[in-house]
Amino acid sequence: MRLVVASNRVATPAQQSSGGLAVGLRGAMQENGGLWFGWSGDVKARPSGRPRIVSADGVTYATIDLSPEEHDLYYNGYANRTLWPLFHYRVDLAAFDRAEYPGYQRVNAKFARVMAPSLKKDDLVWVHDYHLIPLGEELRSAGCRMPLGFFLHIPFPAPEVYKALYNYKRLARHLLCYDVVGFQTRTDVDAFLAIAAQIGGDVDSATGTVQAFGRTVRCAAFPIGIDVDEFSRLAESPSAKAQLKRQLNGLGESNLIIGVDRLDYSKGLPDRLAAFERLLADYPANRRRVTLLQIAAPTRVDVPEYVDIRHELETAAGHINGRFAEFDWEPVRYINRAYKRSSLAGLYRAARVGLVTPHRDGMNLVAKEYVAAQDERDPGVLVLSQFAGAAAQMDDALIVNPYDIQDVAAALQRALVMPLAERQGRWRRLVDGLRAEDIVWWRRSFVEALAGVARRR
Ligand code: ADQ
Repeated sequence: MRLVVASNRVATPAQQSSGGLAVGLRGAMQENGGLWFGWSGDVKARPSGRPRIVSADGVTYATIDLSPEEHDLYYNGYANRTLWPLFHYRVDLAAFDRAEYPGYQRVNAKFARVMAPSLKKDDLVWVHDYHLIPLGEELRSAGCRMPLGFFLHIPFPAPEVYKALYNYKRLARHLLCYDVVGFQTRTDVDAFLAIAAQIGGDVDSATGTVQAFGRTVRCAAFPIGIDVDEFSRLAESPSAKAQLKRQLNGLGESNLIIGVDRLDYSKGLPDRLAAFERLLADYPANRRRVTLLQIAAPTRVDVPEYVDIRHELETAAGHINGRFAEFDWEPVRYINRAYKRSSLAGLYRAARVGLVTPHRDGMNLVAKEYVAAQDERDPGVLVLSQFAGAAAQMDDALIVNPYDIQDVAAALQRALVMPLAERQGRWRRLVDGLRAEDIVWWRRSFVEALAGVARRR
């Protein structure tokens, strides 16, 4: 069966810096012959409405442009100013502008209009993430009968938080138009099942099955993984090593703590810096000996909350350096840009501690990449937020409450002095877990669940 993927952005072969997820999805489509639909990333005054088609290595890519208004309402609006903050428990940041949802809906309808004519009845369709929740229902209205699956990359919030959304019933009904709905963790599944029951679904929690509105929907956790070998290979590559030497020049013998994130308020960055400051204040032996390298790549720069967080972090990093720096030691290196995967892998490997402290995160792949990049003879320690989906699989990390600055500072101290044997033991168990549930396992499990729908029919 052919696999058809729809996602907000499409990683076409021309884009060199495709991340692990893009490579994983492309792999799935290459296995079955596939089609990938999505937004081109371009905003045009008068978008043609016809997709641009490119084919390479057994995969066809079809992308469409958006108009400025569509981009504002769908992407910057309902997706990133309503759903993103709300699903990350930031009800205080969520915009409830009633004009944005219809714009979001229209872009989903446009996706469906473009996709439907090229779908065949024995295709499997896999829709990704919060930008495209209504797409399944739109495809059904266009007469598509094949199995439709949806995967949510971000958390599904607790029912009381979710119900702060003015049109939460409508959104949940959109989700119930798919045959398979996948989440990152069991907690997300349970939160959604609770909502499904509240809006009239007949829910079997044990099997994750919902009967609602004349359909049967299977809900399950499919925690996303990474390509473990790719990261460990990248970390050892000569180019990573050469670059690393340049990048680390000037850090001297410092022990490195690394944070790598998109610059997003969900990632808990101000509290992370505060915890590092607390480490230097409470455990003064680390002064002059430990450096925090925080790499934060700007994203969603048109959304005002992202401008605010950027200013806040610049101030916080300056404050710590002002308080503790010596002429030959700067405690925080704060870098505002994206890095190549090979450079990241080298930096992960060089860092004694990987610090991943989101306030909320669907999964968090940085936590997994950090572990995969370690040298088994001398592995570093992962300090991980209990509110990242990854914490459900990675209990050999030092699990922290990211809001509790003292707790995070104490875990950093513990990581910095952890004996080699304990580091090796923890790392071995973590990496075995990553291998068992890697990116190939993830996509195959989801596609298999969708294929099961087709077989049962
Ligand atoms: P993100 O919120 O983007 O993803 P994450 O899972 O950490 O978060 O993935 C980020 C990816 O981007 C990683 O592969 C990382 O290496 C890369 N990256 C981050 N900062 C970078 C930088 N400064 N330079 C270069 N690369 C950088 C969403 C959800 C997550 C979920 C993923 C996948 O929010 O919870 O894990 O999707 O499902």
